[in-house]
Order: sequence, then C-alpha cells, then structure tokens
Amino acid sequence: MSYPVEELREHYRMMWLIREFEQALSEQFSAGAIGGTSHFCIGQEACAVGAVAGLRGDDLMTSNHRGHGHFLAKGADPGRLMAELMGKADGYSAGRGGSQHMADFSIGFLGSNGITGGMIPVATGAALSQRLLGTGRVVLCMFGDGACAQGAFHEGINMGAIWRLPIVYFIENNLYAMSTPARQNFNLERLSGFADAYGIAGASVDGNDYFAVRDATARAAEGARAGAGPTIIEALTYRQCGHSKSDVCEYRSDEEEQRWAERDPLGSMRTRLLADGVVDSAGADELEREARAAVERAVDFARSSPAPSVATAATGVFSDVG
Ligand SMILES: Cc1ncc(C[n+]2csc(CCOP(=O)(O)OP(=O)(O)O)c2C)c(N)n1
Ligand SMILES: [Mg+2]
Repeated sequence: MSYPVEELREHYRMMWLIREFEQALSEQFSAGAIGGTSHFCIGQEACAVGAVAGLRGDDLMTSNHRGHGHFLAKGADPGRLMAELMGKADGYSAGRGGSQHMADFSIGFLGSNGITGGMIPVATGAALSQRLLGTGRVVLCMFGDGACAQGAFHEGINMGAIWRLPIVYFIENNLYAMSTPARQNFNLERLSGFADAYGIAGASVDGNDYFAVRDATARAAEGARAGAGPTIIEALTYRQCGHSKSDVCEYRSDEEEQRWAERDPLGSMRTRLLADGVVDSAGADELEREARAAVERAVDFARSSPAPSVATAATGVFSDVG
C-alpha cells in the first residue's frame, strides 16, 4: 500500500522520538531521578508506530509492561509520560501508576498492565463493548511472545473468535520472555499458528519493517471492522536492550545481537524513505533533530513538575486509608 508522504515523515519522527525517549529515560535512571525499574522498547519502534498507523484515529488500544512506545505512538504527550515515570503530579496517573500502568482514555489508550497477558481479556471485553455500542471501533491488543503461554491468551482469543469481535491480537515476538527463548516456550515455529486453533486469521510479518507492520495491521483492523472477526499478527522483532534495566543479556550471543543491530528499524526506515523520495538526507536529519528536541522538552517539563502533594495521597487509589 502507499501512504501519504506527510504521514510517513511524521511516523519516522515518532519512531525516533520513542528511541530518544527510552534513551533519555535510561539516563534519568542513572542520574537517580527515577527509582525502580523499567522495560525499554528500543529496537521495537516499528511495531508500535506501524501498528497504530494501521488503525483509525478513534480506535482503541491496550498495552503491556513494555508500553512507552505504544502509548507515545497512540498520541501520548511525552512530557506527561516522563512526569509519570518520575512520579510527578503532572503525570498521566498523577505519578501513581508509573511505567506499567499508563492510560489515557481520551486518546483511546485503555491501559498497560504488568501482568503478562493481563490485558488480553480486558481488550477482548473492550471489543465486545464496541460491538454492543455499535461504535465501529476496533481494539488493538499488544503483548509479547511470553504472553502466548498464559491462560489469559487462550481464553481471551477463544472468546474473541467465537463472538467475531473487532479486535487485533498483536504479538511482538522479540524472541525472548525475560531470558527464555520463544523456541523453548512453544512447540510452534510461528506464533501466528495459534490462529488455526481458534479458527481465525493469522499472519507473521517482519516487525522491524514499519510498512509490513502497518499493512498487516490495517488489513486486520479493516477486516475486524467489517465483521470478519479477530486476526493474530505475529511481528518478529528484537529488543536491543535488556529485558529490564538490570538485565545484561548473558543468555544472548554477541553475534545474534549484532545481526539484529544491522536490521535496526530506524535505519531501514530511513533508507526506505530516502529511496522512495519521501525525504532527502537533510530532511531525515531534521526529523531526527525534532524528535530529540521534543524529548529534551519532555525531560525539562517532567523535572520541573511538582511532586504530588501529601494531601492527595489517598486519592486515585483503590484502598482507602481512612
Ligand atoms: C503473570 C505473570 N507471570 C510472570 C511475570 C514476570 N514477567 C514479567 S515480564 C515477563 C516476560 C514477558 O515476556 P514477553 O511477553 O515476551 O514480553 P517482552 O518482555 O519480551 O516484551 C515475565 C515472565 C509477570 N509479570 N506476570
Ligand atoms: Mg518477548
């Protein structure tokens, strides 16, 4: 499929913004501005941006523990996200949710969740609600290969399939669940093969290729919107970082990491956009600069945001201290 030039430029900028955001976040951890841990999506930017690009603007989305890129691609404000990660009052969840509990219903982002596979039943329920309300909206449900070994995956997808719900189940197969290789976790070569078991459509695509991801997601979303039911998309990708901040990836070989670094999604997107005349080299540099500047502004905003006041400690949480 061919896409408007302005959109492609914007999406290239967004892929860079996500990369720069994660790198800035890592620096903020090192500087002591953020405690705890986080899961970066460096290397998986084409999945986030390509999948969201395959949706209609008012479609819905759910995410997982590796969700900053998903949220930004769906339209989150980088400053408010960074503030959330720093535990500040201007954060999306007033600093209470942090990295794995982000949500903004106003942009159709229903939430992320640290429970592996935890959002699959939630997303399936959201798709049922859209069907009942007759909104014409589709739900994009993003999760990792590891989630496919969870009961929630099988129960959720079976329901989505029997009710032909408007949902796209999107597996970011980055080849590992923590240190466990997908080939040890599953007796299937391709995780889209699960689709056969539930009688729905399935496709495996190059998850480092924005265009392959966008085409597949658009096809699945439009099919779901038209009543054809769910699709399982498996996007093959690689996290160019540890599982979480403290992981030094002893279970991966240098050769494997090098091979995937050569297939960096940002590099191949740039090459493709130059080859197609969407941008020239100076134009691509400018988009990269803009992304960097946007992340610098986000960090400044978050650092100057106030800490939540003690008086609000009991608001916006489930348990009542009173
Ligand atoms: C129910 C549950 N079991 C175990 C964990 C611990 N855990 C956190 S992330 C993770 C691996 C997830 O792998 P995958 O779904 O492939 O996502 P990736 O981290 O590769 O993006 C596990 C097992 C958890 N959070 N929830
Ligand atoms: Mg994984």
